[in-house]
Amino acid sequence: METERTLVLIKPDGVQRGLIGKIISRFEDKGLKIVAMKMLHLTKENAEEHYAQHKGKPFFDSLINYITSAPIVAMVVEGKNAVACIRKVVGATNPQEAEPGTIRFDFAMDIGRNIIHASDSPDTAEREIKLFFDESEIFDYKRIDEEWVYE
Ligand code: IDP
Ligand code: MG
Repeated sequence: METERTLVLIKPDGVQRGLIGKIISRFEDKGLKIVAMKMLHLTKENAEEHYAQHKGKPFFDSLINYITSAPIVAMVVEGKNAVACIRKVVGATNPQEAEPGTIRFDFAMDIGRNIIHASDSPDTAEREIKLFFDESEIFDYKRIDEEWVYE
């Protein structure tokens, strides 16, 4: 089994709209495992580092304002092919283009308020997890249902 870890952020709109529980439930219901979690309020510097690849794009400044506008919830989620799996659960960047049943379709309307972030590749995940968590904050444990989730 290809076990992977990925970074998920519930963005300020997800927190403000009271969707933390519903979003986490999507991952837990799927069989994915939360191995780290915290609430934090990003500084401009943190945000610019996390979104460095988008520096210079027209939406960059508004993206930084948005992601630093209120607290977020950061988590590390683990499971079989977790990176690609979670991108599917999350849906397309633009909620208008996301498929029904995805988090972004079901809970959001606008690309600039798309409520959640998930790493886009295993390499990105490794980089992003390090930005948010020390190794000591990530837990290695077995969920009691693992033998019923995986063959
Ligand atoms: P992703 O979050 O699906 O990986 P990216 O292309 O990496 O999408 O963009 C990062 C974030 O920047 C998006 O989630 C969204 O919040 C914001 N964003 C991307 N494109 C636009 C845009 O065209 N207008 C406004 N915000 C955008
Ligand atoms: Mg991205």
